[in-house]
Amino acid sequence: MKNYKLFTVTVFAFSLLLGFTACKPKNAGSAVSSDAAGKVYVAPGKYDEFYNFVSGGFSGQLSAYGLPSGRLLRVIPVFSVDPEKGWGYSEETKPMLNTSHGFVPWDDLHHVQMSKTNGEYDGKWVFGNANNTPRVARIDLKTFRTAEIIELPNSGGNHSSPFITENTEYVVAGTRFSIPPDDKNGDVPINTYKQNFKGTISFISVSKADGSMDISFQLQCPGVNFDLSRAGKGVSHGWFFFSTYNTEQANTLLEVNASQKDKDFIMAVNWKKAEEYIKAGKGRKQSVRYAHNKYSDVTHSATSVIKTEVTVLDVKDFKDLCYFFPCPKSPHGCDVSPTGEYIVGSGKLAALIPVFSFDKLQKAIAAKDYIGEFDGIPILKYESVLYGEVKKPGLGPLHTEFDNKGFAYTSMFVSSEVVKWNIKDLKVVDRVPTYYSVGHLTVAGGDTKAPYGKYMVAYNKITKDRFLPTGPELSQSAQLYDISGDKMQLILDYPTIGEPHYAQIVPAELIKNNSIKFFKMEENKNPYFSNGEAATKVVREGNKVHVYMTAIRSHLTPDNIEGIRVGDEVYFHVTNLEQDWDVPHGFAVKGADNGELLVMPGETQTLKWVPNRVGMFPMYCTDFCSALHQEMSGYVRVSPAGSNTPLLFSTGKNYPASDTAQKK
Ligand code: RUQ
Ligand code: CUA
Repeated sequence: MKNYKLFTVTVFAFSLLLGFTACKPKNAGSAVSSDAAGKVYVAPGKYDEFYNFVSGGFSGQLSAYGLPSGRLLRVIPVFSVDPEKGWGYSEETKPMLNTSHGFVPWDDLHHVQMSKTNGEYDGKWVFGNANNTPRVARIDLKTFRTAEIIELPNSGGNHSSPFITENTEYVVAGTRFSIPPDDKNGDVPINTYKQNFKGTISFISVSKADGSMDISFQLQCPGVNFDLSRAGKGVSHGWFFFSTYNTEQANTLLEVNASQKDKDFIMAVNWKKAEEYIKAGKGRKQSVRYAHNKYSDVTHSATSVIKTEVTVLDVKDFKDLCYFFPCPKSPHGCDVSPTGEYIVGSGKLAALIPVFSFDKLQKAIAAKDYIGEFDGIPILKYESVLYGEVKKPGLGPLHTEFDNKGFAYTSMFVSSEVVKWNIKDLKVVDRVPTYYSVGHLTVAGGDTKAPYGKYMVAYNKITKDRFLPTGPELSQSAQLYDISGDKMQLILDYPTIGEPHYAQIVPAELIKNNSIKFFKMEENKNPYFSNGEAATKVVREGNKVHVYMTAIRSHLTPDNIEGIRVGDEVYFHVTNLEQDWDVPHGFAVKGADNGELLVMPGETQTLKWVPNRVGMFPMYCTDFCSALHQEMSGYVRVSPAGSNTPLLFSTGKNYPASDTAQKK
């Protein structure tokens, strides 16, 4: 009882600190540098210097902005349906959202990471995590579309993800919630956490050629919460570092019960060793169920396969695979410096920032400098691994990124600021307010071996008075800082889609010339492709009706369809016959309990429609494609179930009355 009181007091104190963020910093209005407008101005017709890929949080989407202008370029649907693009509504895209739980049309996307070659961005793919129903997605930057989604077995909440090794050998994904493994009985009392719950880290391999993902192996780890992670690079290539919390192994009221220990752990994983064990056949095959979904730009459709096996290494059986080292107070961010030598742990309830040394970590491991074990994993001595501590950085450190001049930038949630410090002497050199309560931050190239520096963006949790009010919920917000000088300078506020978490700032040069402008008609292998208007047709198979339709400026073929009956399942397979950049056509039909289609040039997409009443149903192109876009329309006649209205279809001609009448 006594202890409980103490913790209540502690939590109360932190609540006060959190409450503090509601106060308006003194210089909220005047902090913008006077030449800010010039620094973010990108003249009409000019391109931005960087792409900024921003996670959309609980929108489940990813968005692409231009920097320094902050202009929104595109919202990319990933784990959530998006009627604007037909994503999750067309028959071709639905399998992308399939999971072992069935169709899951939403998730919570927290982190985005660009593929890397030699520790630097290569502009090919970005990866994103689903935090609720555990999945990892790969977005292809030739199309700015989600190309692949893989579900993760043995996981509950994929937060510590997707973090990438320096040559994109692996994307890793650590479970936030430990749970009983999928092949064990999960129907156990929740308070058996300590006995029955395990943490899992998935190593997803990525094919160099086309980016295809596969779960290479999983590590079964002690039951704790895995929060964030970074791959080692340079000197620490071959290692991974994961922040953990709830090493108390609590299963209720975590805000109190998982904040008891003065220090939780960072887990260092020697993944090269894990690879060796897997190669030597030391892994255990475990039966599981997970979906693996892929989108093809040739068939213009997705496939979803349920897989049934993973290979698992139980880390406590291998003495040289994993090591814990203590990190103060529920670490959140776990970030690695450009050289790979320094690992920065951000204890979100800590008043300092510990910086660990990879070199000292290796020496401590060699010397077996252990202070004990946690669930069979050795715990190294804090002082033996510590390089030093950044003193009085501010309150509530969350995430750290790096520039090209030897400085680190840490976001401070509670004191609403970004703090710049020197990686070598750990001295704070500058601090700048954010409005308000910054979560993640990102520096251009800030997680690579060779950061670009120049810009830093803070992604804030609270907006308060920054934008015009929009009802109970205010706009989500990002703030752009010029970090090219000694002092950080706020130069722009811009709103974002969903709640922004992690983001990447990538030179436009790496991406902009790789865009696919249209899909070649002659390569279209969709089974319902219409190769020209002459190939269009309407085919009835029982109560299923397939409409092979084409769209070209400015008509649909066919645009008059008769002989559909109530209760039919009608599939409109629309091929866009254009062969030019940026000429999509859309498709919608009255009463469809579905989104629209948005069909790119050379592509085929399918809308399913089940008419439930007799009548006349207009259909039309939804994307303004020419001066005669409003003319791009047609009619579907729906007759009663069981009627014998002849199946007719046409464009630009009328059948004689005798043809269209119902036969008696
Ligand atoms: S988290 S605000 Cu979901 Cu990346 Cu740190
Ligand atoms: Cu096609 Cu509007």
